[in-house]
Amino acid sequence: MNTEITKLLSIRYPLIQGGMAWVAESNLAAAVSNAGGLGLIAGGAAPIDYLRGEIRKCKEMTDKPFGVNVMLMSPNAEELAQLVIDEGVPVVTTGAGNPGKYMAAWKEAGIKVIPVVPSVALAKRMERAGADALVAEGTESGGHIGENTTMCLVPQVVDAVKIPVIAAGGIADGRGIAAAMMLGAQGVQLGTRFLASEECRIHENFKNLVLGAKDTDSIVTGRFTGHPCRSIKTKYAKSLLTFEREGGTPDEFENLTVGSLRKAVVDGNIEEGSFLCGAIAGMIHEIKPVREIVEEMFSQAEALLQGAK
Ligand code: TUI
Repeated sequence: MNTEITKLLSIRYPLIQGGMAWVAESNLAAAVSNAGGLGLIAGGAAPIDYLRGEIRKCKEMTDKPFGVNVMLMSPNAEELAQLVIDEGVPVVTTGAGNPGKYMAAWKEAGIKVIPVVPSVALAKRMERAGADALVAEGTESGGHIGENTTMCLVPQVVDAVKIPVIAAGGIADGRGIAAAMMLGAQGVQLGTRFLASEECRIHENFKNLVLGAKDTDSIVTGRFTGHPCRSIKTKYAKSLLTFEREGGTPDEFENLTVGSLRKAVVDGNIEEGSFLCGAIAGMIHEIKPVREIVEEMFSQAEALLQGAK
């Protein structure tokens, strides 16, 4: 499937892996790149020496292009912005903010820059700032989200900008990929589907929560902090929602959630972990190797899109 995204990124399938904090490390990124997509290493709030090590490991595990996601709210965003230049990383995606101040240096270094945006206004601003492509991320996604759905957001962003658009949020099989293409996207970004892959090194408890999730097992907490976050509806996530409904302050809320991503991903701590995950988890029933996931999804999508011609 050749699109503007496969051309821009020199990859086989128009697929990028979500930059999931604590989850997206070298093993998963290399597997996605080796399968023909673009794997990503997530900066999250990880120490810079660890990230340098992950980038170098990834280079050893694949000769294909891969990228780094810079989470702009992270305290180390500035250092990571420089690290990707120093390490010659070919693609950067950004989330949770406006990457404008890094854009000139990244472009100068020949890096392809793909900001993740939750609205048309931000999409237009990023195009003006020199982005090469955009990820239009619907509220079905896991983690920090905007309010608009993939179905509504993607065609509006496609109509508003000239650069290629990658759809994200609620896509986990060939039907979702074909639908995104019909909305005008030139590629897709998937996160949740890769949580249930063999190469993803999250705690087994996390994988089991994904496999066991139903359509209604997704919850959004933290709306009142200005940083709404989608996760699996565990007892802990429900208690956060009760806390905000009963008048807890945003500062108290932030204190309650500090360290909860690590507790989920590394420790598998069901009582105190935030298991960030998209609303599509209910459709995922099996752990498979990344290559099998990618090939199955794209042969299904290609057949559907062929039929639609
Ligand atoms: O960034 C994400 N997803 C994430 S980041 C994350 S880690 C986190 N930890 C604690 C609180 C919040 C997050 C987990 N998941 N997706 C991309 C995304 N970007 N979603 C929304 C946005 C966004 C929001 C505002 C992009 C730009 C933006 O700009 C505001 C501005 O500065 O103009």
